[in-house]
Amino acid sequence: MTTISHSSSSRKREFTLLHNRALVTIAAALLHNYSRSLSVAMYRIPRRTFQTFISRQQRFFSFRNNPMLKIHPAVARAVDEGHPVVALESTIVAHGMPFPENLELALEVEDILRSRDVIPATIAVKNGECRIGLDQVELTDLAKAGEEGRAQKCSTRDLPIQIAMGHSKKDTEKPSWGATTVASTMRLAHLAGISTFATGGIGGVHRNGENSMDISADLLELSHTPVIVVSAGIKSILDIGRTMEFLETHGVPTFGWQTNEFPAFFSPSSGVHCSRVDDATTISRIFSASQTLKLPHGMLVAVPNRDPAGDNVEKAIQSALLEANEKNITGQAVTPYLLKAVAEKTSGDSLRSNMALVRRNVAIAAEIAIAIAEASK
Ligand code: PSU
Ligand code: MN
Repeated sequence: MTTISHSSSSRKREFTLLHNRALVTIAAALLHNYSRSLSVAMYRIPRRTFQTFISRQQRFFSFRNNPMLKIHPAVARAVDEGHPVVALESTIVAHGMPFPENLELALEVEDILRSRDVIPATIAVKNGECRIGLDQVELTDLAKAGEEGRAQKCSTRDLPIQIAMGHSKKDTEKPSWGATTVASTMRLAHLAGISTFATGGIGGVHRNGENSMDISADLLELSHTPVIVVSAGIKSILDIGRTMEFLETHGVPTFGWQTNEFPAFFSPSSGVHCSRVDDATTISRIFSASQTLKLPHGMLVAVPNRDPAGDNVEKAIQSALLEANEKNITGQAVTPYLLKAVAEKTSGDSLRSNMALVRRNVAIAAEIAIAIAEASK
C-alpha cells in the first residue's frame, strides 16, 4: 500500500524523490507550454515521446497528491505507467447480491480483467480510508460485511462522512465498510487517475421522479466527472425515458453498445432510442476529444444483456414498486429495497442474469481501457 504510515527516513527519501520529480516536471511543462517546438528541436526528442512524458508526469502528480487515497501498489504502478486499469464498485458486492455469489463474482471479474492484462481496482471505503484496489482477503470481508451489517451504502454525499467517522475502529473489531455507489466510485477513480469503470446497472430518475425528485447522484456525477461507465443500462424500476432526458440536459454522452436501443438491465430492450457505438477505439476517440475540449462530464456505455431474465421480472418490479410506496420507503433506501424485493420475487432467474451481464460489461470495459492506454502511448 502507498504512503500512509512510514518511518521518517523513508518519508524524507520519498519527499526528495517527489521534490526532484516535481522540479523536472515543472521545467518540462514550462518548455512544453512556452517553447515546445524549440525544445523538441533542440533536444531532438520526438514530439510524441515528449507528450507521453508530460502526460505520465501529470498522471503521477494528480493521484499521488491526494492524501485521502490509499492506492494498491499494483494499481498505482499501472496508473503511473499508463497501463490499462478498470475500476469496480463495492455497493454491488456488499448490497447488490447475496453471499457467496457476490464474492464469487467479485473475484471472477478481477480475473477476467487480469486475463486481459488489465489491472482491476475495486473501490471502497474501509474504516474511513478510501481504498483503490482491494486484495482477496479484503474482498472476502466486504462480501460478508453487507449481510453482517458492517457496510453502509456510500454515495458521493456520504464520502466525507465515512472518512471522518470511520477511523475510530479498534484493531480487534471487524472492519466497517463504506460501499461505494457508481457516483462515489467514479469520483474516487477519477482522483486516482482511472478513467474506465465497469458495473452492473446505474441509478437514474425513479418512476414518479417528477414528483418525488428522486434522482440518483450517479447522474450528477456523470455530468461532472470524466469517467467512462460501462453498465447494462438501467433497471426498469426506474423511468428510463426521463433518465435519458436528464443525461442529455446535463451533457452526458450516452451510447448503446452495438445497438440503437437503450438497454434495460435485465432486458436488452426498453423502447428508448439512443446513439450507437460499435467498438472501443471509437469510445476512446470520443473520450479523448471530450478531454481536449476540457468538458467536465463522463460517458455512459450501455451494453445489452445477452442472458435476459424472464417475464416474471417485470411483474416483480411492479409489485415491488407498490410495496415500497405502501411502506413509505424513501431516500437512499429506495434503490436497495427495490433491488432486494425484485431479487427475492424472481429467485435465481434475476441473479443469474445479473451475474452474466456484469461479466460481459467488465470484458467490454477492458477493451475500452486498453484502447485508451494505446491511444495515449
Ligand atoms: N442498480 C443495480 N444494481 C445496483 C445499483 C443500482 O441494478 O447495485 C446500486 C449502484 O451502486 C448504484 C446505486 O450506483 O445502486 C444507485 O443508488 P441510488 O439510486 O440511491 O443513487
Ligand atoms: Mn435516490
